[in-house]
Amino acid sequence: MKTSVVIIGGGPSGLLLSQLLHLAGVESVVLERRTRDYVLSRIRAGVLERGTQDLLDRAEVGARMHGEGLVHDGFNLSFGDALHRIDLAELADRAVMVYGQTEVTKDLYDARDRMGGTILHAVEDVTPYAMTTSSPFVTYRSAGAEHRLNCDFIIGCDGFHGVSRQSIPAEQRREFSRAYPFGWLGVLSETKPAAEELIYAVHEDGFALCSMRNAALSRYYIQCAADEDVAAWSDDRFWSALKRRLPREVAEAMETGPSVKKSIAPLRSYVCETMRYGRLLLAGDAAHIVPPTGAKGLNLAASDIHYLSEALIAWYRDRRADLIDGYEARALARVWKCERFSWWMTSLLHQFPDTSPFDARMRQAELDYLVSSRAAMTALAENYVGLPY
Ligand code: RFL
Ligand code: PHB
Repeated sequence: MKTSVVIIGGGPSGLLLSQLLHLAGVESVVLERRTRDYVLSRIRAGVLERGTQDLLDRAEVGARMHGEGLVHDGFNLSFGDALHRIDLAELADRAVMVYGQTEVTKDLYDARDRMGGTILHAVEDVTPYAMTTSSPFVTYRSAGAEHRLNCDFIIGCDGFHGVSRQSIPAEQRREFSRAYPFGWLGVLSETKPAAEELIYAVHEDGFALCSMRNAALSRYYIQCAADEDVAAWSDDRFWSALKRRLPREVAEAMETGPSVKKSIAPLRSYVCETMRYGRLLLAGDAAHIVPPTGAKGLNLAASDIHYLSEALIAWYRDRRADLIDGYEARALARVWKCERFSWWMTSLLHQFPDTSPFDARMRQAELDYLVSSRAAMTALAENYVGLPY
């Protein structure tokens, strides 16, 4: 079997790439390890930058997002029992869209189905070969049978734990990482959101975040120990820990109820600067991870796909190799800026186990400065709404 582009991983990066390629007349096959139901049951990102929204429009999958997504002109920081609003529209002239990753993925699946795209689910042992030749190929197992797929390019969109990055020889990979000494305990509940806009809360017990999916579905997170056991968190324990971390007025008015989902995610920053190895190119979480504090993970995957789709389309349309050659440098320039922002927001808003009294004063001074200086708030807003592509 032969196709032009093999895409390993059917998460948002892989699906978006296959859709953009299809619209430009370039054939691809997506190989996904999980079932579709499993992929759609993962609750992840919730905030889309304008650039991501525009890219989804270009991919002809933006209609439901515009109908059902919530446009947010600002968000709140909370500390010292008070809310401090960051006016994104005023400071950065743009809004963000609250629309869940699950919905984005569903819209992409629907579009790929409508257009006859090939997405193979539940494939096993996907393995890329001959990446440094002009005839790479991938082998995989499906329904017990072995298959081989020849192609021009292999694209690794298989997330942090995927096979693509691991297929680059270790001595060729330039990797940088930081693990944070805490995780996030996340809850989805069928309750009215605590506030109209997101609240990022600093508290001595630890960070908390109030987010949402729609007017009747809330998404909350609290900072927890990295090795926390989710079974130790009853709903009651979660709600009382969350409420303690929010301004009293918000906590008292908040609607609580049974959780629909509860899970713990570790926080880490990671970049593999080697995003290209011959005819293998990496995109999204396969190449880099950010802690979720700045809501950048999915948006960074989208900007990679923007650069990569342009590069592949230029290759097939005009036989141009320069954008493929320049992909890594173009993507990394944006990746590192978003890594910096996510690291900064994480460092500022969380409690760290080894904070000295001096460090604590510095942090308080930075928070006070942040909400009193238009310049500082503008820098925050400009990063939050998304740096240009
Ligand atoms: P994904 O979404 O991880 O998709 C990769 C896909 O590849 C498949 N796969 C394989 N397929 C074939 N063969 C293999 N060997 C394979 N190995 C893996 C997987 O099954 C999967 O379907 O990566 P992608 O597409 O690059 O998208 C990136 C985003 O998903 C990610 O950046 C964000 O979700 C990060 N993230 C969050 N970002 C935010 O902006 N806000 C959040 O609140 C937020 N929460 C999260 C998150 C990531 C999490 N992970 C990865 C543990 C919460 C969690 C739990
Ligand atoms: C979410 O809604 O899941 C969400 C929102 C903002 C973040 C992280 C997660 O910074």
